[in-house]
Amino acid sequence: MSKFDDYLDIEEEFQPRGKRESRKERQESRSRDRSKYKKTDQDQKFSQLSQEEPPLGAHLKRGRILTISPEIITVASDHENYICTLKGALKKERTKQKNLIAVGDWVHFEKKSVDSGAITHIEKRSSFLARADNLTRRKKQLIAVNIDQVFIVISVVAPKFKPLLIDRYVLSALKGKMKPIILINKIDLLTDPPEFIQEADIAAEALLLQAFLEAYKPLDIPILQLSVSTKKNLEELRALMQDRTSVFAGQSGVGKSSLINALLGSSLPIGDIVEKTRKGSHTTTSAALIPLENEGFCVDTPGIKSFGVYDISPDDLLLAFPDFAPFSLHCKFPNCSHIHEPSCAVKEALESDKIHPLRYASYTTLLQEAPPKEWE
Ligand SMILES: Nc1nc2c(ncn2[C@@H]2O[C@H](COP(=O)(O)OP(=O)(O)OP(=O)(O)O)[C@@H](O)[C@H]2O)c(=O)[nH]1
Ligand SMILES: [Mg+2]
Ligand SMILES: [Zn+2]
Repeated sequence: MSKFDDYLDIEEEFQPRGKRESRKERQESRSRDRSKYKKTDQDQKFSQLSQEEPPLGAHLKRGRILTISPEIITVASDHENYICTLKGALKKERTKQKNLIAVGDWVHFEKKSVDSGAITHIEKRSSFLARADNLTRRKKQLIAVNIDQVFIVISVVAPKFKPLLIDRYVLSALKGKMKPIILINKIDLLTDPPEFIQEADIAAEALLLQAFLEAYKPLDIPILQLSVSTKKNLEELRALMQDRTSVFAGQSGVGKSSLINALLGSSLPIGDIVEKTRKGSHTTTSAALIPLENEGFCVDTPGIKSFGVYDISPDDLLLAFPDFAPFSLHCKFPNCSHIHEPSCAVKEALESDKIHPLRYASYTTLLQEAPPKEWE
C-alpha cells in the first residue's frame, strides 16, 4: 500500500496477569496514593455538584472513582480513599452492563466505616475515552470518563515509532469530546540509541519522525517531544496537565507510567522493553486515576493491543481528517470514501502533494480497521 506499511500495528495480545498479583499491586498503589493526598484545592471539587444531580443528603459523600477491579472499587473523597461496593440496585445493573462504572466517574456513596462505603449514584458523564470491544467491534469499552484531554503517547526507537496508530486515538478523543495531544517520548534514543539497534534503523526513525512532524503540523493538535531520561519538555507537559484530567494512552512500553512518575514523583510499576521485538511487557494492568497536587488528575492506562475505534461514521472520519475537507467537497461522488472511486479530489490532492502521504496512509489504515457501516 505505501512506504509506511512497516509501521502498522503489530502489538502482541494483552495478557492480564494473575488476579492475586494485580490485587497486591493495587493495594500497594492505593496506600501510595493516600500518602500523596495532601490537603489542597481538591476539597472544593468533591463538594461541587452539577445542577442535574440529586442533592447530596447528609449521610452521603461525593467522590471520584480511582480504580476498579472485579471485587474492589476505590473512591477518593476529601483526601481519603474509600473501598466501595455498589449498592443493591446498582449491583444488579452492573452484571448486565459492563460499562456501568468507569475510572473517573463522580459518585455519591454512603460511608460504612472510616475507609469503606457503598455507591448509591453515578453522576452523568461529561466525556469518555472508549475503544471497540475486541469481540464485537461494534460495542464500546470504557477506559476512563470525565476527561478533558488525551495524551496520545508514542515512542521512537523502542518501541518503534508508529505514526499510523495515532489517528485512531485522535478520532476516539474527538468523538468522546476530549482534546487530543500527541506526546512523542524517548527522544533521547535518537541521539543515544541502545546497542542492540543498528544505526540505519535510527536514521530511518529520525526521517520518519521528520515526515510525521511535517504532516501533522497543519492540524490543530499540540505535539510535544519528550524524554524521561533527559527531562526534555517535562515542565511543558506539567503545565499542560495543570487543573485538568488527562489520560495517558498508547502502546505498551512507550513510557506512560514513566512519564507520570517523573512528573508526580509517584512509583507506578515500570516494565522492560523486550530487546528482540522492541515491545513493552504490559506492565500496567488496569486504568488508575491519580490525583495531582492541586486540582486535576491524570489516568495511567494499560497499553492495549488494539485500540480499536468503534462504530464510526463518515462524518466522524472528518473529525480526524479536517485537512481532507477542502478537497473532499470536490469529489465526484458525495459519499466518496477516497479509496477506489473515480474523480476523487482527495486522491488528486495526494498526487499533487497537497495532502501528505503519511496522512493518506493513516486514513486508509483507519478505514481498513473500521470502515463506516455506510461504506461496507
Ligand atoms: N530511553 C528512554 N527510556 C524510557 C523513557 N521513558 C520510559 N522509558 C523506558 O521504557 C520502558 C517502559 O516504560 P513504562 O513506563 O513501563 O511504559 P508504559 O507505557 O507504562 O507501558 P505499559 O504499562 O506496559 O503499557 C522502561 O524501561 C522505561 O525505563 C525515555 O524517555 N527514554
Ligand atoms: Mg505502564
Ligand atoms: Zn474522494
